[in-house]
Amino acid sequence: LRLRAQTAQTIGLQELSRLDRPDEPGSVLLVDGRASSQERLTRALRPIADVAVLSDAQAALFEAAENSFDLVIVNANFDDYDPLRLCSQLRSLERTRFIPILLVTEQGNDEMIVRALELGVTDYIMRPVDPNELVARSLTQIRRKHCNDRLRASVQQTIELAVTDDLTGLHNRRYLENHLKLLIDRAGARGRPLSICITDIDRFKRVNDTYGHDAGDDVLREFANRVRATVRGADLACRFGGEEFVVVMPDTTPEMAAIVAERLRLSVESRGFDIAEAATVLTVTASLGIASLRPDGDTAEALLKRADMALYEAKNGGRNRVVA
Ligand code: GH3
Ligand code: MG
Ligand code: MG
Ligand code: MG
Repeated sequence: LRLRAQTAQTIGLQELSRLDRPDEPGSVLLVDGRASSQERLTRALRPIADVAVLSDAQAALFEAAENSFDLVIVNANFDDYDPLRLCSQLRSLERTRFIPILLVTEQGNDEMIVRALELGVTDYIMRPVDPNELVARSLTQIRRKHCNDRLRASVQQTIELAVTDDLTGLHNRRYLENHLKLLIDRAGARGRPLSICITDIDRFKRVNDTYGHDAGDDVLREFANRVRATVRGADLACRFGGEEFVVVMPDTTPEMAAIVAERLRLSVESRGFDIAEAATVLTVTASLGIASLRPDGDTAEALLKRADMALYEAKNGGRNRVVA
């Protein structure tokens, strides 16, 4: 009885790990110049992958860049095309450089194999192709590709979390401070203008004190929506701190920045903020300060400081206004 229980447990664990990481079907692009080998290789691969077949190397490059394959198999049997040229192009294109390449080559063509490995071909197999070996080598590459894809997606997600403000989904201060330097350098190098706008919600403490912290959070989220709706795609919007937001506007003169800031001020003031938490609609206003890049050299810190001083003036001048 104990033996049977153990067996059941082992099976259970295996099933669990299979659930955890299922063997998804692979997608393979076979580039092969001959109809007979196309048919043979496709038949061998069909049980483990969806196979697309092309006999033209240039068409294959486009296809690989357009669709996401887990493996490209290059059969080195073209009459008029260097198969290694295709491999090297696959390695250099941004959209294909992570796809493993399996080269099918003539027995004894050591020189080609060495060159292929040097330029990043992942694996090779000799003719005549043993179907079992082809399947085994292909499966290894497909599994590794899936694993790498998951890893890359996870790294990407981690990076996004590190530079995003949880509450509003805007970029956070860390991202802004890093990126602003880059944008300033770029504007300086090209002799282009750049402006920034700092905005701070007026009397925000009262919202928290009157309606509670959750209602305050609702206001911050809606404020972020209005910022997003006001700025252009090239602008960088971030939550700089509590109820303070910064917009960086490349290619934007002080005059243009003042127009954008005024538009943002109006979009906040003119429509009430729906506060689900408190079942009420609040009138919200904000003060805004603008600063622009000085042509004779400027730092991110200096630029932010000048915008902050303009904001301070806007607060002192009675709030709900733009100061440049
Ligand atoms: P002013 O017009 O001078 O800007 O007045 P204010 O009340 O907006 O300024 P103050 O800086 O005194 O208050 C900012 C408040 O923002 C205080 C703080 O509790 C609140 N706050 C900061 N971060 C958050 C947050 O994430 N959620 C909420 N609900 N409140 C926050
Ligand atoms: Mg304040
Ligand atoms: Mg405030
Ligand atoms: Mg503040």
